[in-house]
Amino acid sequence: MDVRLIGVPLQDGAGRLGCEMGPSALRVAGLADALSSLGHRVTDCGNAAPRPARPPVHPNRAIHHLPDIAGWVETLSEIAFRESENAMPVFMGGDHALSAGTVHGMAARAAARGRPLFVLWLDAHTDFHTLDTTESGNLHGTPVAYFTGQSGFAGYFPPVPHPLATENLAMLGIRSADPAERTALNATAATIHDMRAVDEHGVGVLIRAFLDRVKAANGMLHVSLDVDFLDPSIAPAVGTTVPGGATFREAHLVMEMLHDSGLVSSLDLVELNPFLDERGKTALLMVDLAASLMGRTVLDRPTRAG
Ligand code: 5AB
Ligand code: MN
Ligand code: MN
Ligand code: MN
Repeated sequence: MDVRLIGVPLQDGAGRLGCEMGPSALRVAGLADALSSLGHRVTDCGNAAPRPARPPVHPNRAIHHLPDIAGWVETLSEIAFRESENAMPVFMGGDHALSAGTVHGMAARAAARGRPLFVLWLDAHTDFHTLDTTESGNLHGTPVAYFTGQSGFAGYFPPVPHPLATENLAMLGIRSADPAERTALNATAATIHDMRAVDEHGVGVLIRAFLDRVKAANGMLHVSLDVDFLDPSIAPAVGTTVPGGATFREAHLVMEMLHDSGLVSSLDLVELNPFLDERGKTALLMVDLAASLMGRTVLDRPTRAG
């Protein structure tokens, strides 16, 4: 497969600095080599740069960096559309606000192919705030509301001609949602598998049911992996840790099943904050997870000291 790595040094959507270094850390951790050793043709396209945008000032004064994020959304949508024509784009974040742009662009790609887009959101959080409901003002908590076409973004972010149908959205790993997000999500058709569902049923059953639906619809599948999907004990390098996350094997099993499905068309690796890492262990884990998604099996995983 042709894989395009796109660095997204975006950190203004998060509440603390550091995600800007995420693309560098993923490169240092060997992402390109890990994927090319699996037989893929990997091109590192370097880092993207946002286009200046001048949205009006929003009445919610908590919001941080709206013009910067709006500029990123527009640029990343174009890049996702372009790089997915004959290849699989892998976005190296960067905070999760970037997915507002990548999913927007992949929705345009799916529409151009006449196929439905599905999104698998692997995260501790639902990221379903609108510009009106966010209390932290950190826009990495808003991308899902944006790309599913919830109201309140018009005039601030680019228009959404192809909103993701919420019945095509599945979230896994959830263990933190603010009241406004819960209320809004409960009114949608999204599938929300919180950590309790993972505990009770196991990730295998949950993912298989979703993948069966994607396959039956001849869908394209975008996967968005937030570092905080993982338990903080194995992935400390994120500013928004929540206890009780996915284990090493749960995360790898998700990736292995995604690979076997052959359905994944694009991937976000987001929220890595290298400033908070312990000797690169989170960056290495993210690279290993990407490698599992791209075909590495348990028996050919390298062993690492330390
Ligand atoms: B992440 C919170 N809901 O809005 C907010 O890490 C957290 O991309 C958002 O999932 C977490 O600030 C955003 C409290
Ligand atoms: Mn700020
Ligand atoms: Mn997130
Ligand atoms: Mn999160």
